Amino acid sequence: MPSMNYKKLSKQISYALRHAPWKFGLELDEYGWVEVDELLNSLRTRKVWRNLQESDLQAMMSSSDKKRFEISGGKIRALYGHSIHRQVVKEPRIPPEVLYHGTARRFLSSIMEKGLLPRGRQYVHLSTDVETAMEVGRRHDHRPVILHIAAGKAHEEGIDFYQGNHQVWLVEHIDPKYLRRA
Ligand code: HQG
Repeated sequence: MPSMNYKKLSKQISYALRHAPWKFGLELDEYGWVEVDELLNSLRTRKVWRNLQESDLQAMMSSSDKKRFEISGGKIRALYGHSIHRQVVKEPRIPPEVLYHGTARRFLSSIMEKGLLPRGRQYVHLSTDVETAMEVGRRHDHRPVILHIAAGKAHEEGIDFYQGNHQVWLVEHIDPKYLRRA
């Protein structure tokens, strides 16, 4: 299917695997996986995806600048971004000493008071570098604010961190004491 819109496909699959699997007749396991065939069969019932092949999933993933999904052993899952009620199980990892979070100016006073909260998602999303954080922040504000997160210190003090992909780290909450405005 040469004219396939991979961006649209990525958004559709993000929606299915992060936010509303039941709308696609899918049930994620505790780690967020579903059978690739089940996802394909479900999407194929929609006219726009009726000819969808597994190779389209691979092509969609390699055409993207972000690693949003993982395929392994005939299964696929979203690596981050989930909002579904049941939390996806992740292994805690040792984070880099400093992580970054790009956000909107209008959220800043609330963040400095309450810390970083997951809001609509299961986890707060943090970035490994300022450039990625800027991109994330620009989704909310054309002049985003960058926060430095003392991740190493938070981890030493007992906070669990989880890895989404090479650029994205996840955490349940970041207390204001670990935040500094860049
Ligand atoms: C803000 C995209 C007020 C937080 C991106 C953020 C990312 C608070 C917003 C991923 C707050 C939530 C996630 C508080 C946090 N008071 N506002 N106490 N605590 N916030 O979209 O991190 O393209 O749910 O700063 O690249 O922007 O979809 O999270 O601005 O990796 O693959 O609440 O989604 O990836 O916004 O983005 P979001 P996010 P994809």
